[in-house]
Amino acid sequence: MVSATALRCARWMRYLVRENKNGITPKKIILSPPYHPSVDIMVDVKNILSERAKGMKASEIRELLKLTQRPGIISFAGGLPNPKAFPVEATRKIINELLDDSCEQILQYGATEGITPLREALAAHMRDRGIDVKKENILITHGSQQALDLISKVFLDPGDTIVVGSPTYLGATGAFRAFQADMKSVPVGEDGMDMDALDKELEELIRLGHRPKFVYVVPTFQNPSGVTIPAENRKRLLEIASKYDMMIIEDSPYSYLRYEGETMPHIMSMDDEGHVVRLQTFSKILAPGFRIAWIAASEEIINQLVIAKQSSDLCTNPFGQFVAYKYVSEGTLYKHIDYIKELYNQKRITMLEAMDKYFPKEAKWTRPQGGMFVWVTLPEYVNTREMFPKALEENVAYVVGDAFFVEDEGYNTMRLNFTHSSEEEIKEGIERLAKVIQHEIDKNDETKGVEEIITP
Ligand code: PMP
Ligand code: G9A
Repeated sequence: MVSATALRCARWMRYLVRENKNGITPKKIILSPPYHPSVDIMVDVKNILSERAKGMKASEIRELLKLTQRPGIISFAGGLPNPKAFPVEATRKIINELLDDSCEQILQYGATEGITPLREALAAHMRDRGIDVKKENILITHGSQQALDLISKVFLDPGDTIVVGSPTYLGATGAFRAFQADMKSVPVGEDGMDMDALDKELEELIRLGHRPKFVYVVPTFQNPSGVTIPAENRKRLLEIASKYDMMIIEDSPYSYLRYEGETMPHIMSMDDEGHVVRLQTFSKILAPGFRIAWIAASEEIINQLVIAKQSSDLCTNPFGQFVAYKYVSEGTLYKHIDYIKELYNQKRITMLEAMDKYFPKEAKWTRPQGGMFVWVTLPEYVNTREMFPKALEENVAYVVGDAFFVEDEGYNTMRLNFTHSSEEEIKEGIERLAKVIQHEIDKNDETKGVEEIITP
């Protein structure tokens, strides 16, 4: 039998010979035993990457998370729930009960579709909100992020056309990009996606011979802008989907987090032709660490997604599913959501008041009635990506707005999260950020002044 060390040595020698043939001197030569060359130099990864992987981009938010965990930074960047919103004691009680009573189930593999009691409870919950579904229409996923990945896997061939908002959730565009979708974008304004523009864009796409597969929307308190599609536009969206025979992906993690204003009907509840696939998650109402979310769709779509999920992770973690089920079935979740709403509403008010007080008059921003984000638009000449290091110097962070656009735009925008920081941090962070923005505006005014002097 060949030993592992001998195999490693043989691979290492092959590498040395190959590199020498190419006229390249290997960076590291390990001459003495035990011959453990670094894994970094064994395979020339670039040469074997799939076309799909070459097109992937690192998530701006995930990269920022590493940076903004630096001590002292007030971060408005990550869309993170507040740790105070995690129901620690209730969770401890539930977990202990589960370990005592259902150990074999919670620690065992589960069905790919998800555990039956949770699927049944979620279907009943959705029926209460006017969506005609049963457990066969529900698939439990590892977060809505996995739902986006599975939907892409099932529906997208390289080059397929889909439509997204401008701006839109970057985790979704990341998933769609990974499956080489051709993303077209439609402006998002105060009322969410512009339906006239969508209709026009689709008409043009069809005229050019494309067959757009779906339109992706975050209809309620959109990530990143915080805006909501009004009821009449939701109806219009369904009419458009019907006219062009396409699906709507309704991604709705924030609909429970309404702090004021009138509740909007879910798009899926208005759909009688089966155009909608709806995504919901426990991440923002329980804890993202459980990674439990669900997809509601026709049985045919669910069955296809189940097959795709089998090759992805076999099943969503049963432990988290049972915890989520206990929350839903015991009614604890709804009380908890009320608590979260109160907590976040106060933070939202604090952020908006601080922005009113400190932000320069040249800045504009949304005033969301719920969710987790405020969207800021600065004058065209301010580039928030270039400004970012200056904000970091002042120990404050945000997400650069252009990350949320599929076209080359949005350089004067940024997203601010108001749920993670304390109220004191929000006031302090907004004051710091306002100074950084003001500095950019002043710099522009000074440059303009110089131009005026030297222009005859
Ligand atoms: N969709 C949207 C619009 C989101 O904002 C998020 C989280 N920020 C997700 C999906 C993913 O959520 P999760 O995977 O935690 O369920
Ligand atoms: O941590 C993540 O990646 C989830 C948050 C998403 C967001 O900031 O929009």
